[in-house]
Amino acid sequence: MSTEIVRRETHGKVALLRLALENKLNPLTDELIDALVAALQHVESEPDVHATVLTGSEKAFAAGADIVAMSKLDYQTAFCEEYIGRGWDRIRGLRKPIIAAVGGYALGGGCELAMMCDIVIAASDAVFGQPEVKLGIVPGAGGTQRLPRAAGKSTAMLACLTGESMSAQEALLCGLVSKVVPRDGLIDEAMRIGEQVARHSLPVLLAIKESVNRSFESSLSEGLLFERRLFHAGFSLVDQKEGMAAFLERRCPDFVNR
Ligand code: DAK
Repeated sequence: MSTEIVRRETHGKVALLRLALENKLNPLTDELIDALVAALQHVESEPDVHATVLTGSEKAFAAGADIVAMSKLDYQTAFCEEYIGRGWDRIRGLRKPIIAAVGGYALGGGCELAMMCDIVIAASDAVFGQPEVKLGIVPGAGGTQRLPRAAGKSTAMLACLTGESMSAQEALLCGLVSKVVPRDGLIDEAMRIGEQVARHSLPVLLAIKESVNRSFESSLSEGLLFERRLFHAGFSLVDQKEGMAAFLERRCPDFVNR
């Protein structure tokens, strides 16, 4: 049996990564985040892999940052050593699409990790939340920033100020997740979506991810201009010619990723 804390399988153009610190519900230790970042960066370097499905273990996607480690932390160390910041920042910079397949607990940093992914699919038993307030801290990896963007202010305030968690159905209703599926179909559905994404032209996938993410950083006019320029640039791609020729010839496109 593998002792890797992030386990990898590859299915065609999709990498499946599993967080596997199972007995502790995948607390996001430095070691786990480092291993995850290394695995995701490896995917970035592989031209034949276009997308990643990221999942957890039976009971948890991830139950948050490591409370044991945080309980010993003081302000000076947290601030001066940029406590657990570096690995998380690297995840944000990844360019290939990542699909979170969330089963069980996605709490604190676990919920934030799911929100850093591009598509979130939840199992019916998934539980999302930002319980940091109960520990006497503020969310630290986007809970107060990405949750209001995904779910709206009132839902984000409710989650962050009370620390109460939400069910998969509630997460679906507020827009935090795209889909809820039965637990035993979670990986199959996430992989199906991953394969649907990954069959497309890689430069087009990268451009779409960059453009959608830009919408959270810029004014509408700036974002529309950015999108327009990407749209124009797309006409330099062999895959644009192929995609349109395939449509007109009523066949499947054979993209070459340039
Ligand atoms: N850290 C360390 N150990 C944890 C853990 C965690 N977050 N969550 C669970 N565990 C451990 C438990 O201590 C227990 O260990 P043993 O007693 O077996 O040694 C084992 O996992 C099983 O947990 P339970 O016995 O509690 O299992 P239950 O099924 O009864 O409850 C639970 C499951 C998930 C509801 C419960 O374990 C729980 O409430 N866990 C804590 C959830 C939580 O508060 N999460 C938020 C942590 S704060 C940042 C990046 C990220 C963050 C901050 C900054 N930067 C980039 C700057 C993130 C912060 C957080 O996530």
